[in-house]
Amino acid sequence: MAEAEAGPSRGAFIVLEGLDRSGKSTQVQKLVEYLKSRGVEAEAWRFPDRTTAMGKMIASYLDSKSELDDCAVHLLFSANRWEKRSLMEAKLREGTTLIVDRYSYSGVAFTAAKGLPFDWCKAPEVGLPAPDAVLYLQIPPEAALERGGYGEERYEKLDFQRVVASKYEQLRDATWQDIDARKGPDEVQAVLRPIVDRMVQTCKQGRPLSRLWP
Ligand code: DGP
Repeated sequence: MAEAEAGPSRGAFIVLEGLDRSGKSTQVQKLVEYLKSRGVEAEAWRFPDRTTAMGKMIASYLDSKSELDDCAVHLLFSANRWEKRSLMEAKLREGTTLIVDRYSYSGVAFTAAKGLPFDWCKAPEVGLPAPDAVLYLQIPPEAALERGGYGEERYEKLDFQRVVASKYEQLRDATWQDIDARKGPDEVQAVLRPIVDRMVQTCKQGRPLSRLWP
């Protein structure tokens, strides 16, 4: 296939995915600090974004303070990404690299794990900006549980996380890279940095932003 023509310089859109307790949040923070220390404009983002009105409904659901239909909550998670779409695109266009903790891949993996059809789960995500790289922090569910145990949130159960892991396996695409997350935080960070550095450069040179699903 021919390489797409280069577009304008922009920031990179990098997503970290993985099971609960795979270490995503720590790695996102470390990556942003690292990039900033190198003079790269970068921001840490996370989904769900619990600060918006929809995000607050999601937070209440995750804390089991409210009940929602499985399909309705799936669409709510997706809408929470859509409501950030224009800001996300504006940031990328102005040259800011976004390091994002979870995205549409969590959306599909967690809802498909409840038994909803894969294609139905993917549909509301179609058209969202596609990440330039999805870095999947791979850890066995049992090892994730040992990391201080799960909290009280709705999905933090070993059996459920096992099914989520199997759904993630079906989401690999050309942007996806498996990262061994059983190592310590500094070792994982050392693996991530060169991958992110390369993608920041590629996007600076005008890698076109594509849409889900690539
Ligand atoms: P976090 O804030 O990263 O701890 O995520 C909260 C929980 O919500 C976690 O168990 C993963 C789950 N989650 C994240 N995004 C989605 C989504 O889009 N759909 C569903 N069903 N669950 C999600």
